[in-house]
Amino acid sequence: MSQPTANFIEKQPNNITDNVSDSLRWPISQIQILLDLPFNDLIYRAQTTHRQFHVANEIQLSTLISVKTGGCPEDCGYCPQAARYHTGVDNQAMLSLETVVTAAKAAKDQGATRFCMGAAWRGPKQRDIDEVTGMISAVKALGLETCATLGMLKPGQAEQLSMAGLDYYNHNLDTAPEIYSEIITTRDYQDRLDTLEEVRNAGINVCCGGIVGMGESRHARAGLIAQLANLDPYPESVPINHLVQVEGTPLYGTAVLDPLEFVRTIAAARITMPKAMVRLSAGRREMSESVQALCFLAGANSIFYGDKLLTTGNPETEQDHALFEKLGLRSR
Ligand code: SAM
Ligand code: DTB
Ligand code: SF4
Repeated sequence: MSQPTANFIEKQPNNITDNVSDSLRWPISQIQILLDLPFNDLIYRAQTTHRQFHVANEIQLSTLISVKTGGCPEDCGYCPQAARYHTGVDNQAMLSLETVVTAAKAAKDQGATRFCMGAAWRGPKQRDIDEVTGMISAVKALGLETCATLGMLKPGQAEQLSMAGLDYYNHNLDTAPEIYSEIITTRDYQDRLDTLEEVRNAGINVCCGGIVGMGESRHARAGLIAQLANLDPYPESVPINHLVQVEGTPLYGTAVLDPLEFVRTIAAARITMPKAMVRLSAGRREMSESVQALCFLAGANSIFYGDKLLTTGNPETEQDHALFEKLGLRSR
């Protein structure tokens, strides 16, 4: 993958139709063709690509911690941490450095190789950056890879995170540009792209993906994958989340997506971003082992590991060990 150029090929997010996609490396129409393939053909192609670029049967483990929880001013329709929805999430001010380091040590002892710190902010203030940079340096000193997801970054903030030792910044595009405003109104797609460019320019690896199962069409899923795959360079890490439906959020009660559509989305991410780590992210606790196995077959090679995501549940580590054993998967 060519290293940071930070140029995005697609810069008109509200105008992503096939007449502008001719110049894209992955036109939406091509991704739609992938998603429409007979299931076995799609999975065969995804697994073939996977084996060209990755060690088969190896899954990377990242552990999440919410360093600041709830009370977020944004209105993301899926999120239990938005202050305006009544979801029962207890607000939690910034955790102490000691609490974060203790959790990171425990994650490392359990076998995680990356520790991801999330905060329910629209974006960090300078004093937040000062605190989080201390956490990043301390976690890095434990020999873990570091990741942070703190919302939108202003010029100069990504450089500070990078200097502290941040390896990855997670900032999701979440869905296709044409339906973004149905999910979130307090920021727009271009805001997200701008932060991704800040991250790229600072030399931090980009972790960027989206959420599936929000009532979107297959075409919209193709639109999300096209946005991700046409970033130049495409993200090093691509989390594909399944919506975790939380009571009190606007998306609670959305018709549940056929799990095989989720698997198809993973496969399309693998094929279009062959070198990326594709992370089977939120929603795993609600998935059967068979569906998770299909996701690994479709090219997912990273998971969130530990019994909690940010505020919602994730499979117990023992359950994951048992699944890995059953599937002959190794962790790293
Ligand atoms: N506030 C920052 C932001 O929005 O970028 C960082 C934290 S935010 C919780 C990180 C990501 O979690 C979101 O971009 C979204 O993709 C994912 N997420 C949040 N709630 C979710 C849910 N209920 N189901 C699946 N993914 C979710
Ligand atoms: C990502 O793409 N998924 C993670 C991580 N990046 C920060 C977050 C999932 C959150 C699920 C809802 C919750 O636990 O609050
Ligand atoms: Fe806030 Fe992030 Fe949740 Fe949106 S996804 S409400 S920005 S914490």
